[in-house]
Order: sequence, then structure tokens, then C-alpha cells
Amino acid sequence: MNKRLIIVANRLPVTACNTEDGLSYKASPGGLVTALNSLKDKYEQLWIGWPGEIDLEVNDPEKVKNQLKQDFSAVPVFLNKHQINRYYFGFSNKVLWPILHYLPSHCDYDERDWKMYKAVNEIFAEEILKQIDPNYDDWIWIHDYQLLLIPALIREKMPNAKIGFFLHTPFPSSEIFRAVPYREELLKGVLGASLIGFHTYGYLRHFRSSVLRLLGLNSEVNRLDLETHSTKLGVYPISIDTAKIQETVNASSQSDYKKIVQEILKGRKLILSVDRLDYTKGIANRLKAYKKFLERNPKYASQTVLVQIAVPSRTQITSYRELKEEVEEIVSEINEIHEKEKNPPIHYIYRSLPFEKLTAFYKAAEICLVTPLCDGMNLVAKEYVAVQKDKGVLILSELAGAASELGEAIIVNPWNPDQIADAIEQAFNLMPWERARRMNALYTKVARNDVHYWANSFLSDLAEPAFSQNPIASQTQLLDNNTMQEIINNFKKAESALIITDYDGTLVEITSVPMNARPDRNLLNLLEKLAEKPNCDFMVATGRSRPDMLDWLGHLPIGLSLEHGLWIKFAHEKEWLKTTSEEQLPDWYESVREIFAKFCLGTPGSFIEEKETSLAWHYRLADPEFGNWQSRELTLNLTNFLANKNAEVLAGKRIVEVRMAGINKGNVFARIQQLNKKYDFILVIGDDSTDEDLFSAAPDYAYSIKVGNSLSKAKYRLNKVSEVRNLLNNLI
Ligand code: GDG
Repeated sequence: MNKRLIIVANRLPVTACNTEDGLSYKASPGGLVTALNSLKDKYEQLWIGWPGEIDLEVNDPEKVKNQLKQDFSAVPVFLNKHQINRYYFGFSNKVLWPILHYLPSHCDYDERDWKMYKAVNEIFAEEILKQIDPNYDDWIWIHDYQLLLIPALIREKMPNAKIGFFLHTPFPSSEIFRAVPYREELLKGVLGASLIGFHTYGYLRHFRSSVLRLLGLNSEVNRLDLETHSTKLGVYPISIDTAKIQETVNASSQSDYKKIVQEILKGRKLILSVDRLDYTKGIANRLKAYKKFLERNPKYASQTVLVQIAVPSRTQITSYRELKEEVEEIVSEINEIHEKEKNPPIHYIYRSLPFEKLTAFYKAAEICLVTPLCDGMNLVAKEYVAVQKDKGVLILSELAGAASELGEAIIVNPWNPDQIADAIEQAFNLMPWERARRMNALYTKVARNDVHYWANSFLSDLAEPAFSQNPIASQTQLLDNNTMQEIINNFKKAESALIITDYDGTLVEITSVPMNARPDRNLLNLLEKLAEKPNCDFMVATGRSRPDMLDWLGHLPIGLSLEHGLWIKFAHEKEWLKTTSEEQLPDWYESVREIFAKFCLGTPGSFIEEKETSLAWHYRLADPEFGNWQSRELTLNLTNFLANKNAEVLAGKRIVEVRMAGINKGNVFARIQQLNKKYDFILVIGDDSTDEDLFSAAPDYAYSIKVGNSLSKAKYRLNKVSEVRNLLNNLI
């Protein structure tokens, strides 16, 4: 089957323009199109996105669709002005964009924008599903922050789809990201992907931390295991088409542009800045720093010119219009200060130039000044390097993703005008060999990690099935429908069956406060029905204390194994069996309680649960990362302290527990032997590490089921509590 790449982005690679002769199409700017064009030989492609504003009363949508499909392999998602205003200018650019760039002061949240963001993501998802063709091996690659909800929408309908997602912006610290309304929904949306790509490891790290803090999901550095699938996480710094840029530099048209640039320079040295006019790009800060540089070095006012190319962007948004005014005021102010000079020291261009002309500016610039306050990557920095090859100096903000790769640039803090002014001075004074050394090193990196490398490395990681990196999931098979049916049939024909299930995380969801995990009405009904089955012994096996469980389940005619097998009683037994003859509290009990108490003080939110012969330290309510560290520290402390004592340390789900050695959930099988009970059907189900003892002690013919994705000795796996309840419901 042929592979096909379905590329989904807010904008199609071509934008519709209304001309007197009807619609025409021009290439949308940006490196993504170039990047993916280079893959055309390898993969057939289909683009899905917004084609720009098209009046569908004047233009027949079917005709537009056919033309886009035929000429550009593109499928339009038609959006009207109202939809674009709320989804794109509204939620995407007035909420997500500023927060993703650490500038929440630019946020302007309107509930209606969020609703439209959701609705438009759904429209995109529907279009993608419509385009899926069973004759192809379709891979879906979704781009950027405007479309965060799509991966989960597709996953819901196509559980095995190959979905890639690439974020072109930064991903900020969880402390900032938590300010996004509906942040959980957005995270869950993007986690529908099989692979999520970021420009830098820093962004990936922040994403993991948000997922942990806001959704409570732990992840590996490169993978996150969810109930329905695994999502890989990776770092793919986007780049440029270096070879193509070199072609442009060598093209004959360059000489005309060179002349135009020389007319602006009039023999002066060029400092170049190129940005979309966006508050993240630090244009005002940079101009103020240039003002400082001129104050300190007045002679440069006649010898240099700063060309600021500002490409109009998102002009519908007030803060962008205000920024334009602010920048223009600073430019006039600086030029007025130096009015006695023949030519003003800042040349401001507010429009988009043909790329060939931009290249002529890159070529002529002695310095390229790239000082965003925050930037996912910044391709301008890389383009300058590609054009210069062995000359020129790049001054680069440490807050651009590109800084993590381009260390040979002069790196500055964009918030510090003195540092930028110093960097300009330093750049002008660098020895020629030092300039060449830095630029050569930069060029080697940019040429090697070009945009083709970027796209190929993302797609080759997407090609790997997520589960292949997940040894856990592959050992324990997902319980499929056939096995489920087999279990049901064998249970029904069994003469004597035994079912043992864990409680928290198996029959009920884990709650942050353990006492909130009371059984609900449905569960009590289910357990009652199972208890009524004449051919079945049903038992709940839990680490919980006797008082808790007697209060919650004591009235039911079911078996109970409590405190990890310390207390065992089958349904029709009168007496509890205590699996130890010790009557006293264990000798380590008081000391362990003291150690736990010390950790409680040092770990806000954690607390101790005391049971008859065991103690548990819970950290579900503590900061998840800090709680994890502290639990490791505590486990280490306890293991040393208990080395020659009759005790075991268990690290479970957000819990560290100390119990008497040799007492575990598996003890129930020894009791079964003592009682000489014989079963021809056994089913054991659990989610936590303490349930592994149950799985190991069960006879070979037993069905064992792990709930969740972590490593297990169980034969089968179910994803969630509701699936366990569904299986049990099928048995009654
Ligand atoms: C987003 C992220 C990330 C600029 N002026 C003209 C022109 N440009 C082209 C440049 C460059 C592109 O626009 C700008 O790319 P950047 O990366 O600098 O910035 P964003 O537009 O904010 O892009 C960014 C990027 O996505 C990719 O993931 O790096 O962090 O914010 O290619 O050449 N092109 C033409 N005329 C101009 O006047 N033709």
C-alpha cells in the first residue's frame, strides 16, 4: 500500500487572492512548505488547511475544491470571517500565542473564542477523516498551536492512526501554561498524537511537567503511556533549505537587488533585523538598545544603518496595532536625535519583500541582530547564516530556540539593552579570523541540520510504532474481544470459580484523598450479583485497613483480603485468618512512623495512613515532581534502616508502604490450599505493584489482568476501571 502524508496546518501552502479575473493563488510564505516539498518523492502528499478568505457566494466551492486538489494536492477548510476572528485571531492569537511565549499580559480571553476554537478544530478533524483513504497507508501530520485538539479527535475515531504533531512555538513552564483556560482539554487533545515534536528539549521538558501537574500523568523522557495508546515525545529543531538559499544567493536576479540595497546603505555598515511585527520579537527593546549603542559610540551614527524589516502581521489585533505605533515612534525618535546626519541611522521597512530581495539584505549585512523576547526557533537567524557562509556576525537572543543550537553567535539577553549595545560593539570589533571561525561553525551546523533533515527525522520517528519502544505493553497483551469471550464462556461453564480483584484503581478510580474512594451504587450492585453466583467465590484483595473495608463492603457476602493479605476471610467463613502469629506491633513500627512524620513535614500535602501492622506514606496531594523525589529519598532511607528487620518497603502508586515481610496479597493462595478448595476457573485483576504478588501466586491456568500500562507479570491488560467493571458485568 502506498504511503501518503496528510499535512494539516492552519494555512494551506497557497493562499487565494481575489483578482479582477477571479480567484488566483499565491504561495503562502514560510519554511514548512519548502520543507515538505522536498519529501514529495518519498511520500504522496495531501494538504488540509484554510485557503484564505474566499467569498463562496461569488466562487463555487466545488470548483475551488477541484482546482486546489488538482493543482496543489490541497483540500480547503472554508472558514468565514466570524470563524477566523474567533478561532484564529481570538483564542489562538489572543490567548495561546501570548501564553506560549510567556507574555500573559497580552492575553484577552473571551469564552466565545474558545468555543469557536473547539468548533473549528472539529471541522478540521471531520475533513481529515473524510480524506482518509483505505487504499493508502495514510499518516497524518498536524502543525502548531491553532490545532491542538485535533489529534485526540482523530484518535477517537481511528484508534490505530499514525498521527504526528509538531509545535512551532515554545512550550512554556507549567506555571505559565496553567494560566490557559481549558488547559487540560488542550493537553488531552494533543496527547492523541502518536508523536509530539518540539524545537528544543526545554520545551519538551515543560510539556512533560504540565502533563504531570495538570493531568497527573507520569512520562518517560521520550514517551508517555496513556490508556489507549503511547505518545512519543521528541526534539526536532526546525531549519531551512540551505541549498535552495544558496541557489537564490547565486541567482542572476541578485544583482538588481544588490543595487537597491547599496542605495539604502550609501557606504554605511549594515545591521539587519527581520521580523514579523510581533511583540514576541523584541523589536522595541532592540531599537532602544541600538539607541544606547549610538549614544555610547556617536561616530557610528554616520557609519552604520540599522535596517529593520517588519512584516505586517495579525493587524486585526489591537496589541499588534499598538506595537506598530510604538515601534514607529521609537524609530522617529532615534532618527530625530541624529537629524544632523545626512542619512537617518534607522531604515524602517514595513512590508513583506520578495525572498530574493531579502537575501540581498542578508548578504550585505555585517551584523544580523535577532533579539526576540521569546521565539520557538527563529528561522531568520539560520537564513542569515546560510547566506553569509563564512562572514558576518550573528547576535542572537538566548530566548530564541535557535540559541540552543547556534552557540557560536554572540548570545544576548534581549531584556538587557546594555548587553545588546555591548554585543554590537563587540561584533564590529571582532577580528576577521574570529568572525570567520564563528560563522563557519554556524554554517556547518545549519547546512547539516537543514529542513530536509528535520522533516525526515520527524517522519522516521513517526514510522516506529509507539508500542515498539514500550516493552511493558508488549509483554502483557491487551485483552481482546476473543479472550474476553473465552473468559466469559469458561466462567459460565466452570463448576467452581474464583475471582479476586484489587479495589483502588481496579474497581474504583484512584482519588486524591483515599477516603473519597467509597464504592458507588453501581459497584455495590455488581458485587452483590457476583456474590450471588452459586459457582463462584468472589474476593476483594486490598492494602486498605480492616475498619475502612468493613465499613464499605462488610455487609456484602464476599471474601476479603485486607492489609495486603494480613487478614483473609472467604465469604462464608465466620472467623478472620490472620496470616501472622505476632500479636504485638512490629518492632520497627514506631521508628518508621517517625521517619514518615519527618517526610510529611518536608513534603507539603503528604500524609500517613496507619494500619494494624503496616504504615503507608501517601503523596498524591503533594507536588508531583517533588513528591517523586521525596519518595525515592524515603525509600532509600527505609531500605537502609530496615535492612535486617522483618519488614518490606513497597513503592506503589504515589504511596510508600512498609509492611511485615512475607505478608502479601499472594498469601490467599496458600490459604486456599489449607482449606483444600479446588477451582477450575480463576481470574485475578489488579493495577498496582502489590498486585504482582497475586499474579505470581496464581496457578498457571488462571487469567491474570493488569489494569494500566506499567510493567506486569499479568497475562492480559485492560486500560481502565470502566473496562474491568464491564468485564465483571459480563459475568453476572
Ligand atoms: C514561527 C515561530 C519558528 C520574513 N520577512 C520576510 C520573509 N520572512 C520569512 C523569513 C523566515 C520567516 O519569514 C520567519 O520565520 P521565523 O522563524 O523567524 O518566525 P515566525 O514567523 O514567528 O515563525 C518561529 C517558525 O514558526 C518555524 O517553526 O521558527 O519561532 O514563531 O523564513 O525568511 N519572507 C519574505 N519576505 C519578507 O519580507 N519572502
